[in-house]
Amino acid sequence: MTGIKPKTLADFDSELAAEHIKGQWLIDPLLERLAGGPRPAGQAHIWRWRDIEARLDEACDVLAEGLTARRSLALMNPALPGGTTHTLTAGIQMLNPGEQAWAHRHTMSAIRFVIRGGPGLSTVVDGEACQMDDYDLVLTPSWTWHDHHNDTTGNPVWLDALDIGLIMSLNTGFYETYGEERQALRPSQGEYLSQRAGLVRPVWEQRKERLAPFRYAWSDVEPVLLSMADQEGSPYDGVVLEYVNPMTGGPTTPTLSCWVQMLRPHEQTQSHRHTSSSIYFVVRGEGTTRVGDEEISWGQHDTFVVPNWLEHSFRNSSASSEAILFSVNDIPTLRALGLYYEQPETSLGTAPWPAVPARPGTTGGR
Ligand code: 1HN
Repeated sequence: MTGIKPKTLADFDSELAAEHIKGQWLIDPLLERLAGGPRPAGQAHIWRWRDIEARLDEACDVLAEGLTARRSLALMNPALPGGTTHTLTAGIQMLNPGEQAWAHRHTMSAIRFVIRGGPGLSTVVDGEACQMDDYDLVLTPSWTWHDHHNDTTGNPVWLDALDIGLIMSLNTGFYETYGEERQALRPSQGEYLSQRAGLVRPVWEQRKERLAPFRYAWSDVEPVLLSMADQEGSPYDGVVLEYVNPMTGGPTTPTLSCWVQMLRPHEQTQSHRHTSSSIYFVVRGEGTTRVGDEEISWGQHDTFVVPNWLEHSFRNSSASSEAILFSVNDIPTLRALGLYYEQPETSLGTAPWPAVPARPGTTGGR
């Protein structure tokens, strides 16, 4: 054979490329990159309450009623093209006196954590009116109709968090407007989901596992949290509770988990990292969170973000008061896919149940 050059690998690669095919050997740099583990998406950042509140007041002046669906200021991670984390977007929303945010629905699941509410502030979710008192949690799960109503003379405000990055990366976004400002209400409280997701349920009805109740009142949650002040808690998060779906005992929604955590006076947690990302809102107290090489100092009503796979730990700076943080994370999504990992150890759901007290006169226990 003279004159005919044997085909080189480079020739072969370009022929394949012309047919929209790529040899795995060319994808190798990807695997090298993965060998170091996930890269944190975005960076740690804090949005201070006094700055946000001032901007919300301005937004109420410059953005007239009816101009937009929602007066929500989204918190953009400085190191991401969009979103607060790669999966989650938080915002702070305010309504003017008498204003409503008209009814719509989307495949993003959203949670609302009330910062300043009270009687007269409500979100209607699939026909169910949910009052929004201070620090209540209201869910608007995927594809539920929701509209917000401010029948007060003040400017209520709450934290929104949605799984926007997740839904967009899966290309599963749908959106629809209701066509009226206010959706129709269920004819009686006897039809409310909240009546079916508690201690009792109607025996004659199908059981719907996917849906959770839409409102978790702070007046129900806070006493449980405070009652656990003497418990060991998690070495990484202190006394931390998940808002559960009482129909399944599982996470808050299929994609989002909401947590509330108490750091006791001067409590310092151990450092760890995990594949989930979280957005924190300070209910009360003061402290610091170390994230990677940064230290974030937080106070009441600040919002901060801890990206995926960055080492972090918490400290309550007060010697006398507890600090309480609300947070939302994407753990259910990762767990459903078998992709939730922690370092240095798995800490979720590992401690034993509290033991039954020993019978008097015995050493107890089995
Ligand atoms: C949304 O529907 C709300 O319903 C708030 O209050 C913030 C941010 C992005 C996309 C949809 C709401 C939102 C949002």
